[in-house]
Amino acid sequence: MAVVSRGFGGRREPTEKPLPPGQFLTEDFPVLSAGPTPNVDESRWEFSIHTETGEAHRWDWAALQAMDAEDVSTDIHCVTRWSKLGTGWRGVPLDAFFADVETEDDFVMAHSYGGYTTNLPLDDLLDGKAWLAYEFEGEPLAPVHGGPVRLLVPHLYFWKSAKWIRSLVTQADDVPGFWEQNGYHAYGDPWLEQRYS
Ligand SMILES: Nc1nc2c(c(=O)[nH]1)N[C@H]1C(S)=C(S)[C@@H](COP(=O)(O)O)O[C@H]1N2
Ligand SMILES: [Mo]
Repeated sequence: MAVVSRGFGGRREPTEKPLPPGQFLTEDFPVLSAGPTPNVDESRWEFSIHTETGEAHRWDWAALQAMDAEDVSTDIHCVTRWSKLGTGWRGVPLDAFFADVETEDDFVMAHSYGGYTTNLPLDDLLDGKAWLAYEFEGEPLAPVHGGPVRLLVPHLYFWKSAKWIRSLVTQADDVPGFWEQNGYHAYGDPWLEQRYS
């Protein structure tokens, strides 16, 4: 944005966005993976949502491509203290996937190809707050960054944005995922510095 504020004495200063507490800016895009990058070809990619009734909702690559996608510009914040501003993604909001899903559960576990898991309240995935992202800065999402498709939940620390997303399973209780079992915070709000539990 080209917004400038005229400070005392008429000096022009660019507006500075605050960072969440304890974060520093990075210009590059670090890779943080707990294991090797799984090879998930688009031709065998599938995403599913499972609820307490045992019902499953499934989408393959063609179904994903047929859905209305959004361009998202957002800041991302890693618990290891790097933040990256104005990152550009393209993806489908989770609201579209949950449109026909009925559940009484308040939480979900995200499961990735490769076995990673992370837990979130269902509400944090809805109302335009989360996406299944498949492009980064106009290019197909690179495998190391979660391609072909990753979860993008930018209002929480980036460990909640599961790379290589495979499924979401609703759950009545907030059962901890991979990093949450290893000491990370159950929720992970970067503005409240919810790093560790
Ligand atoms: N499947 C999977 N998703 C993951 C991770 C992981 O190890 N495996 N790491 C998380 C962490 S800790 C961070 S900070 C981000 C890093 O994403 P990046 O490698 O694209 O920067 O992915 C998150 N999602
Ligand atoms: Mo992270």
